[in-house]
Amino acid sequence: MAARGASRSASDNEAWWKSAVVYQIYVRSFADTDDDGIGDLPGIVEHLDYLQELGIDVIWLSPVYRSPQEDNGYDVSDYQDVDPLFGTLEDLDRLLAAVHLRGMRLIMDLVVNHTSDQHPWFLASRGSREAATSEWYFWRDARPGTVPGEPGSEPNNWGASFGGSAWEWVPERGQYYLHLFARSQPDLNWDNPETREAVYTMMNWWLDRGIDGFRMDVINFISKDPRLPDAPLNRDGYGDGMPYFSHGPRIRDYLAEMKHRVFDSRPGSYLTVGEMPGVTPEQARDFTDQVHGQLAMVFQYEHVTLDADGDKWTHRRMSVNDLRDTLAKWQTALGESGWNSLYWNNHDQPRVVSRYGNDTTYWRESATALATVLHLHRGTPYVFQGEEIGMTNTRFAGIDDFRDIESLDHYTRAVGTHGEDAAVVLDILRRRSRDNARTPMQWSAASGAGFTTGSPWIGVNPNHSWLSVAAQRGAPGSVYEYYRALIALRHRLPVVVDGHFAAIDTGRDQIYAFRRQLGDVTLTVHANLSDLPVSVDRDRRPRDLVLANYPRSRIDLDRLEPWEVRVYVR
Ligand code: TEU
Repeated sequence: MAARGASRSASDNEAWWKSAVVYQIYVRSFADTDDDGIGDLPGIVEHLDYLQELGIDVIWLSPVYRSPQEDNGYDVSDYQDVDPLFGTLEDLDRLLAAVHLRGMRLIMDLVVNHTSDQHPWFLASRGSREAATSEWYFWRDARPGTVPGEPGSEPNNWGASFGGSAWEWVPERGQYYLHLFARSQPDLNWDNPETREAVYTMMNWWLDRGIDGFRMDVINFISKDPRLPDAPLNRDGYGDGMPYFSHGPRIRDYLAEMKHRVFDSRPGSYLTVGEMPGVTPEQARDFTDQVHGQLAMVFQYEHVTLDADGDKWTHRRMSVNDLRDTLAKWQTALGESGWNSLYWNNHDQPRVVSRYGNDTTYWRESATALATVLHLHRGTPYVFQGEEIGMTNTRFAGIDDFRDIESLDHYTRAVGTHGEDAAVVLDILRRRSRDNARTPMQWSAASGAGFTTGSPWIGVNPNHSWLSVAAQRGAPGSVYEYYRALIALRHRLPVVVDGHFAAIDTGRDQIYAFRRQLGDVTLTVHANLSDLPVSVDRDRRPRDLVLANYPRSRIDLDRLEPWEVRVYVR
């Protein structure tokens, strides 16, 4: 990609994000320069050369806006300022300029399904029905015939994502407000045109500052069924309102309006990726349709919920078949008209090498095999910080080691309210907690992992003694060097970006194989996604091999070793 300055030109008009690799930075855990144990914006600037060497085209910053940090920044109290924890607006401008100078781009997280309860919009709204922002949130009276403010008088039976009822009583106003997430994250009322205008104005302000797009937090939740009806009960005894707020009646109108009011009048194109829990392949194809769609791509959830039984706290064994079928289904469904985002990890997911791979015996092999199938799919791949060195889940000794609002809430509720066995609850938290993703980036074997010289806000994974950037950069055969080669393949071969996808049935349960086709070029991936070797039909020519995660001297054309992957192009 050619170097570019902060200004955009008409030549940026093509869908540049199709050939890009995105790197997600969870700023709080990336690099700390002021020794307060929390990562910051200057810390990112120090590592831009590293990201460039890796081959990254776009950086996505998790929220750095002013925030009480109840949900680590997904509770915004000022959309147009940087939280002092991370630096200043000037630091952000400097980062943006440094990113652009290297020919890379930067997108911001956009959290507009809800604000923080400390946002001035909400403070005014909760204070008075006469306030200018009175109708900017969902305010409802108590259920008729009940005593307002008493349990059971909530306007409907929905539960909140981080526990309890989705409604909070506000005596000053004599009404309840809706919060699909924590009590400190009131939902914005998108049905109110002024609310929408305020969001678009803010988005335009950021784009004028030079950013290259947005990752949109739970954007498929912004349109709610205006009746807000009761819903069938889930395991926790609350109604699951998903059918009434996910993909609501006006979602397409709002996203089309946003596109029109924010993006259409600007030269060039922008990376817009909507996070959409529960989105179906058909909906995703329509949202990302290259002609009529509203977004560049969406984050779907199906492949990261295959090991959960109903809710994320109930584990279920996932088979290679489940995974292969899901991945192939999304590739085929979005086909040539839509566009996929490709991800294993983010700040909400446990580390994939511990989850779907094998983080002991076949750590290196499974990290690289999973990377290969993901990156060689059709779509835009996302690397979550540390994934490129094969970072794993960590060891949490006890509940005091957790920081995440969702994890802590689950523990309190399961152990405190429902009397479940603490050891059992801790076990599932160790496996599923979002904090697995949030341990500090492992730069080196130093005591703070090279992340901080202070006391880190969350414990460093003890395996940084051997698992780090310092140990892998320049080391032949490392996970890091493999990621570099994989990313380089995308930048070198148009078939990786534009090739048609077709699954290959090898008749072997452990193998995921597929083909990408562009003109007369065919790229083929054969991956053994298991701990057992498997025999294969000998039909490949070794000289077509462009990438492999076992040493070439060890390649046996009649079998795939555990987690072995081979990529052929001819
Ligand atoms: O996550 C959306 C979401 O649905 C999460 O609740 C997700 O399902 C959960 O983390 C899985 O356990 C987004 C953000 O990515 C997340 O960090 C925020 O906490 C959430 O929205 C609220 O803003």
